[in-house]
Amino acid sequence: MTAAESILAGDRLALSRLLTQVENGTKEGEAELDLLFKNTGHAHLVGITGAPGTGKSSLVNQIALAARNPGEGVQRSVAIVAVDPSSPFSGGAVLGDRVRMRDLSGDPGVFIRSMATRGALGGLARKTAGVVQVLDAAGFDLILIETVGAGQSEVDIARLAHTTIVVENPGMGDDIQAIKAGILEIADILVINKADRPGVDNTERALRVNLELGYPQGERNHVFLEAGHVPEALTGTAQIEGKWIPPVLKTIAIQPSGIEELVKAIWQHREYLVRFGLLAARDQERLAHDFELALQARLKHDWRRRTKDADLKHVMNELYSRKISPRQAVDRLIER
Ligand SMILES: Nc1nc2c(ncn2[C@@H]2O[C@H](COP(=O)(O)OP(=O)(O)O)[C@@H](O)[C@H]2O)c(=O)[nH]1
Ligand SMILES: [Mg+2]
Repeated sequence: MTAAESILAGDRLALSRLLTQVENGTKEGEAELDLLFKNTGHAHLVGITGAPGTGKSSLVNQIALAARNPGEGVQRSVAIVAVDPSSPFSGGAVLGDRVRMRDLSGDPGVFIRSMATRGALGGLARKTAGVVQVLDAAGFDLILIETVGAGQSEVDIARLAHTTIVVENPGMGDDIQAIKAGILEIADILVINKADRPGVDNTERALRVNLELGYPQGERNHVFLEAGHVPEALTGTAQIEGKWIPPVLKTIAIQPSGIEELVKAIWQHREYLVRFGLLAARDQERLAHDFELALQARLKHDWRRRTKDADLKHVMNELYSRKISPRQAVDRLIER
């Protein structure tokens, strides 16, 4: 059996091994990923982003528990991918991870993976995309990607995810200026976690005002309405144009409280994406982007292989002494 076949058959050890290879960018890893690719596209991908300590790990833990113990609903298998480049430890919040291990360990329907993020940020998004693809192919229904909100990384994760949850805390973002516009634009669901703390109402109000200000410029046609309002399109006969209203939800991950509503919002958002053909559109956007990255990497790699070190060094020295511009440097090296 190839690694790909073992993984499709549910072999968790083979899965872990391949994930390591994909993270390390090995040739074998890429080859297996190519084999598995046709099995991807079934999982629902959820990104959870926010500042360190807002409770992302705790929330992910609770969402996973809810997916495993759905009451009346459908039970779903869950994979968790933790990406935290801000932490010296892989996977970031060690505490959150430990809580996860305690609550979720021993359940074969749950798989937890912390990305090794030591060192460079470069390529992390691509590696995460690869890891998520493998987990998708392995048959997990729900893939939760936890990432620390640190600029570009949350945007990259939003591109990867179908549903992006942005986590805030009471007291955060009371000042409208303090809320990064970008973060609201990527949010499909806004969560105020630690709702047991004072200042919830202020934060909620500030977030709503920001959402309102963001409309109609918001990239994804976000519309401001009351909290918990279900878009008519989901309840009625889908007459209105495809618009999603990012709900602002309050949770207490450590209690827990508000998790059911959060999980409901995730599946409502998926339903919305499917209904308006946006799931397929997002998918295609993502694949086109992956293609672009692969193309760039390949062309650059091929070019570098054809270019002699001495020639490169010579041209770079010309550039450093400002005899030629960066563009001219490229011209010279490509023409060779
Ligand atoms: N009071 C309170 N503390 C919480 C809540 N959720 C998480 N925490 C605590 O906040 C800290 C950071 O949580 P963690 O999930 O690791 O945050 P992350 O860094 O965003 O992943 C931990 O000590 C949690 O126990 C909550 O709803 N209320
Ligand atoms: Mg964490």
